[in-house]
Amino acid sequence: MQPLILTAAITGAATVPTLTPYLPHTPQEIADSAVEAAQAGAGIVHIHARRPEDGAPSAHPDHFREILVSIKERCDAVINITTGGSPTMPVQERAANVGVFAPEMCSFNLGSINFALHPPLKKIKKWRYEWEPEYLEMSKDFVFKNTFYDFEHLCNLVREYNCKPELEIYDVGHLYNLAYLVKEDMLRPPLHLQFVMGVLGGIGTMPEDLTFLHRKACTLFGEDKFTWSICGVGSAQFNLAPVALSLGGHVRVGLEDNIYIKPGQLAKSNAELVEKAKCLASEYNRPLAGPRQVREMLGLKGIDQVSY
Ligand code: KMH
Ligand code: ZN
Repeated sequence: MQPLILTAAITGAATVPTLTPYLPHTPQEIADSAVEAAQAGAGIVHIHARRPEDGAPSAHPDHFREILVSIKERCDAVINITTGGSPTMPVQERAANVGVFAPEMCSFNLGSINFALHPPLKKIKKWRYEWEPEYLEMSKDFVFKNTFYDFEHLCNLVREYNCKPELEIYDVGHLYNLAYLVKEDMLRPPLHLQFVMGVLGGIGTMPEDLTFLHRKACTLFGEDKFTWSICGVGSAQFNLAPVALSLGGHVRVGLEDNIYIKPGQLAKSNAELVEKAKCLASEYNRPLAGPRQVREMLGLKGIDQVSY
């Protein structure tokens, strides 16, 4: 069976600190958590930054620099930085770090969607930081804007810095947006798709939603022109992983998208989520790809070509 590329998404911007005491948010905590996830078996770590003082999403290069340098000093996992940042940031702000750090990989969101995060408002009465309830309330009106103008900006960046995009697909129309970019030679195969399923505003999390996206991608791009991975939000993180494992896809786990190790029980770390994915992978005879193998499989430029 094909080796498995396991990505750990360490902190993100959708989980707010009150939801779990285990969410890393200072640069040091984020870097430590990423290194532990890599030691547990993640070949890629997907990185967002937060303000150290209150855990609010941050695109500040100083926060990213501290994280990236600290990870690179301690392990050779592939670092994939977000260009999604948080839905409150314009694309110029959230993607600027590609130009600053020239990473091997970055995320690339393929369409505008509602990105609602408000459901926890009903349950939580006491918040750790003041910004959190306001951020979740505001999310009822968030449009995560990823237009063709934004795609042009990102295509120019990934081309200029030879950065492999993790192409984030939240719904079927996003595959058609991507097909247009490929037709116009703005992005070139082989593509690496990340099916992000279960955002309130995107496609749902039924197994047939995933097989549909996968079949559509085969039709649009050709089966041998792309690799793909599943990023299920919430309980879908582990419910959809077996579907991807059996179809030859790859898997992304982490506190960015899911805070539970099993129903009702908080995960204590990203490494714990990685360990669980590793057990599942072994059930499906999918050995984990180490960083060197990930670089080969995805055709990455190499850690010696980054600027941090
Ligand atoms: N947490 C995912 C739902 C990005 O970083 O570009 C969205 C995400 C976006 O990963
Ligand atoms: Zn992300």
